[in-house]
Amino acid sequence: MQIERAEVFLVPLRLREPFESSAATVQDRIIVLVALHGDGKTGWGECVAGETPHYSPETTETAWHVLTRLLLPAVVGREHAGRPGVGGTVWTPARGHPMANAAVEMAVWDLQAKRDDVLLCTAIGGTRRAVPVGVSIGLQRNDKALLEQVGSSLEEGYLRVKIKIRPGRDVGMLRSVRDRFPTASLMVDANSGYTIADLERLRELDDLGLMMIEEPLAPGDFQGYAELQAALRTPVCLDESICSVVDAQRALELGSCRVINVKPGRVGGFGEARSIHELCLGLGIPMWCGGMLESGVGRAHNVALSTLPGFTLPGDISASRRYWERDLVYPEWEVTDGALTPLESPGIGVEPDRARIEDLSVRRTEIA
Ligand code: OSB
Ligand code: MG
Repeated sequence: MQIERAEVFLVPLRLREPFESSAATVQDRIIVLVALHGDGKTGWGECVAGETPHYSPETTETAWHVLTRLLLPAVVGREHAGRPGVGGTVWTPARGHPMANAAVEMAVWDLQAKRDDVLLCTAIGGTRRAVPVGVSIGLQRNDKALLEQVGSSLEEGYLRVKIKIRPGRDVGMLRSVRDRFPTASLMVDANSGYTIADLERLRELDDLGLMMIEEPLAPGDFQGYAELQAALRTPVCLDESICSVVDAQRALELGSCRVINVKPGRVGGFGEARSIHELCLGLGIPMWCGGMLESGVGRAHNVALSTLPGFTLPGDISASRRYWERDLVYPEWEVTDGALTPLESPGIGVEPDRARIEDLSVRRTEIA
């Protein structure tokens, strides 16, 4: 099919609370939205790059450059019989830049699903509807504030709680959480705040009954991770380290992790995410979909991905109101019985609030 016209929007959106990890504190997000028009339909994608390169090298500004100068000019006006990214062979004039590429790839999937009048989750091979969800809680002012956050998340029905840690805010803090919530499904995410020299400290986490410890060491240190995983009973989960199916293969061969967090933006889109899914499903490695503090648009893509059969663990895909005073889509995403469920409408299902997106945009361009 032909993509006739594309738009890119930069939409500042303030999180209800600052979100602190070992790598950075974020409150003011800049949501990058891509709209692709063709056959009278509009496909939407969200680029999940951060405002600063604390999580990965891409930023909203590198994404703007790649999208508006390189990717979209190459895509608009061309015939796209297949979907970019399918089968892991991404055609792109911009090597690297997975988050910029993913925004376009996923918008193409949405556009084609709408043209074919099918749900996005069905188009990508999803077999489930309701997807189990958890929450990711940032570093808090003190243990009391954290205990309150964990308690209210469990009351809201979230099936597992992820807690951000950093050296000095780890073992003691988690002991108090475990004491208060003895049976809760808990996990931690260190965003590469540790080194292998912290092995003894990390081993103290083994007695807390955590589901997993996410990305404690430097991204891509597969050897270090293998050493760590061999020394821990708690499963290691990789996030930042896995940028492709080749990375996943290497990590699993070396024994660097036992769980994988898949974020479609981090790996360049649904094509690569599906390759990782296939690999992990074959090896019996559990997966879950991570989050990047997305608006309701990116969340829709994450929900769709999570309907694939291998996504057995609750994802970091929470309700709109956990993040935003008001989301950019309607209806907003809501959690029922610990799950989010795609709407029964073609493509991503939710409708981006176009008037509000235009109104809030600080930058907007059209490629025709
Ligand atoms: O490491 O999983 C992460 C947010 C931004 C960047 C990286 C991460 C996160 C989260 C929040 O943990 C997940 C979410 O609720 O969107
Ligand atoms: Mg993470």
